[in-house]
Amino acid sequence: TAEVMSHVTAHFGKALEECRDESGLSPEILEEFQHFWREDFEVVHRELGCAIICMSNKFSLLQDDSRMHHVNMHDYVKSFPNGHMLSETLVTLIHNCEKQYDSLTDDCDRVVKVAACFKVDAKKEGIAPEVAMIEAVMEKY
Ligand code: BOM
Repeated sequence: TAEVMSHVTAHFGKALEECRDESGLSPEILEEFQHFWREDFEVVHRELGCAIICMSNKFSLLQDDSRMHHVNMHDYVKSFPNGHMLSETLVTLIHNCEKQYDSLTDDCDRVVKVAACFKVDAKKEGIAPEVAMIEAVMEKY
């Protein structure tokens, strides 16, 4: 659900500042991670892909090949309130997006494409959170 997704985003987003330097993601491109879900934010910058890899690695959500670690992602999402209602859908949507971009060999380029695909599909699926929902739970993490 979008409510659960707001918790996952609020928690995951806390890792952004630790990853800014190594990813080269400037505040001009993305100031706060929750803006990822804004209607007018375009998921296109390679640096964002690098940042998502760095952030995911903080929580062991990727395999060595920078593809999603399915079991760890399930467990991560399930650790949030009502997480079991989202984990299956989230893993399926991300994996479906990974399959579409599997031929891209640059990890940062591929992951930003996967993230853009996931944003579109999450909206279609009705699990994309409003930025206000994320801001309401930020203080919990
Ligand atoms: O193949 C690369 C897998 C990358 C998975 C992350 C894609 C989605 C990242 C953008 C949105 C994040 C919102 C919440 C955290 C989900 C883990």
